[in-house]
Amino acid sequence: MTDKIPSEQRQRVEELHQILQRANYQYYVLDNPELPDAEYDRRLRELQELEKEHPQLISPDSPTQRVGAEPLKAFAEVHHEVPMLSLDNAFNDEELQEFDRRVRDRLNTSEPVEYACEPKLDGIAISILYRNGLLERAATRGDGTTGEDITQNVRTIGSVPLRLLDNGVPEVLEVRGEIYMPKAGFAELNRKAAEAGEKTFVNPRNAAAGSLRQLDSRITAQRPLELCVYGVGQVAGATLPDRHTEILQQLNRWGFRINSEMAAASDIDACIAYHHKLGDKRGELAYDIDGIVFKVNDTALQRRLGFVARAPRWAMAYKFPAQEEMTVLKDVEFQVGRTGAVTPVARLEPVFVGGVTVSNATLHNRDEIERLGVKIGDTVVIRRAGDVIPQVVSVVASKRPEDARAIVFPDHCPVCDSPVESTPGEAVARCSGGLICSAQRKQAIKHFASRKAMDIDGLGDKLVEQLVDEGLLHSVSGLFHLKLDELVELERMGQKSAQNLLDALERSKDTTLPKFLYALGIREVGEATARNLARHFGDLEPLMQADEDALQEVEDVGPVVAHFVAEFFQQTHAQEEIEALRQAGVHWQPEEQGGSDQPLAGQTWVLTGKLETLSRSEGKDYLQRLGAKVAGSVSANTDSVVAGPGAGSKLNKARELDIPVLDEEEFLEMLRERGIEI
Ligand code: I6G
Repeated sequence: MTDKIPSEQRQRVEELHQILQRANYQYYVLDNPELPDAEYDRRLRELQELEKEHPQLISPDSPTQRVGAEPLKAFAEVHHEVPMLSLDNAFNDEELQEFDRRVRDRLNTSEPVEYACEPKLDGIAISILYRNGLLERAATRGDGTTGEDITQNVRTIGSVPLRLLDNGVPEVLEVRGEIYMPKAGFAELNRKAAEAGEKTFVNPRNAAAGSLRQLDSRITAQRPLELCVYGVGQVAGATLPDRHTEILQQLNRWGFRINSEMAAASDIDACIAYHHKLGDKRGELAYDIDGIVFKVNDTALQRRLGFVARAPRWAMAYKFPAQEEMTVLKDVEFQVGRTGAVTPVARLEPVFVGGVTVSNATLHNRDEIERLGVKIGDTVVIRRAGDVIPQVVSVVASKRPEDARAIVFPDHCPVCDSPVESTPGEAVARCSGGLICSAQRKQAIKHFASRKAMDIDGLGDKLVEQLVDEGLLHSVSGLFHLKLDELVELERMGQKSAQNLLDALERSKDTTLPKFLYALGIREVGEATARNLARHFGDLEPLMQADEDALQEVEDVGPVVAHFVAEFFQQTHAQEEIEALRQAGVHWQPEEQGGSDQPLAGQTWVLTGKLETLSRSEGKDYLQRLGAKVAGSVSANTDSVVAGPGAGSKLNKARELDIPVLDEEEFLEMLRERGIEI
């Protein structure tokens, strides 16, 4: 049968396997794709055609064979020859130091011990077995001894090699790792689910777990899952290096993605420094992590240390504060924002989560309350990840008390009593009071005064609230009519602070058109849109006259934004406010029409290490204002890297790839040269 296939076709199939496998490796493991997507698709189609013509040429490791045809009835059981252990946890520096002391006591040494450091991904532990380089079986951890066979599902994950690369692969190789869903993929998956009216996932880990538990691998194939390996189980027919970090490098050469943050630390103090550094950038990583795993790097020492109960004595997971905790929802209040949006805010029994004590969390909108099915009195799960506002992610139904009360969304504004209106197709309900509503007025004034808008030094949120509540301030233009004798009457306001505020108000009158436009707080007009509008129209008058069609000619302005802008300038109230501001002395220079203030457009920059003068987010902000994209990792597509003290692997990679590196001084100079005031 097989000998009827022309040898060129047989050879071409083999060639296509290699091309596609290489492309997968470059894409998923090296993060450096070389084959354009369209080209990949063409080669895959060519392979599918050849396999259709000659089904004998289909092999299990063919890149066409990732998705199984038939759903399973159930998952089979798998026995782990080498048990899948768990890890002991440390929750503070002292507990980690204690671990190091135990290690050195057992090894009978006073010398420092070297550790391998790896982020602990918040995913699902997995074992994948390769025989003679071919993927044979993938299984969950289960109870550590018996797991479930999820081979069909794991095969669909692009970063899981179906065949190992390189020569000298072991006869048997079992890799252990974590299957996880990156944050961006999770957000997109939930966005699509919400759009389709389907149930959304609570967090990336649940989404990964749910995706792997599908009996139909065609569903798993559509989920943005990734594999990151962190160790080995059974190995036969090869000798692995004798340091953990080098074993992982070898796995990387065989085609597995390993964590790019992996590092070796020469002693426990270096481990603590690593933990703190990663903790600081936890929010910037593309995936959720819940701690750092430290392992004695020398495998001979690992063997001497052995295991206790179900955990190795040579490893420790130093956990970060949990990002999810349970607490009780005591009440719900409704806050009114600058654009009138009415947001339900959960008042909670204070709970320590994500490193801070949280007493409020957003419930977003009416739909979200319905989706969660939450009531006052419920026990809820709160999530606080990075700098994101704490959210209620789910309700613990089993803990609902008998007297739980339904949350009633108000039909009148809780601040000004104007009707609350909902626009069909929009989840947000809004107070229709406009600037009659003191809540909207306060927010509008806070926004007007903020740093990126009119930058009025000393006019903080509390003071704005005080001024509005005392009846001294009714509009943004009113700011410029505040009197010294009124201000000194305010609580906690001395003569000097009052004078400083008046001086700051005076200084703020000399502004720029983009800042002024941004300060007006027009819906959907952020800094970038304000800049584009200013550049396009040159000055305020032509912009105020522009209709929606003319507005849509502006870069990045679509029908929605054009509508909001035109509607804003048509309001008599807005026209009067603008006139009052100009009468008070607010002024700017016309913009150079069509001029580009985005000299870095099309470029990708990376910030790494600690900056002294600027925060990382300010640096990012300035770069974005100049049109650059700011990425989290260095690749061949990076144009420049800004490296401060403590820069590590990204700086090394930039040097390897010959990418220009700027220190902070050079970076600031570059920004100033391009007109950024620092
Ligand atoms: O569950 C785990 C996550 C990450 C691990 C682990 C790991 O290393 C980065 N390492 C071991 C040895 C074990 N579990 C048992």
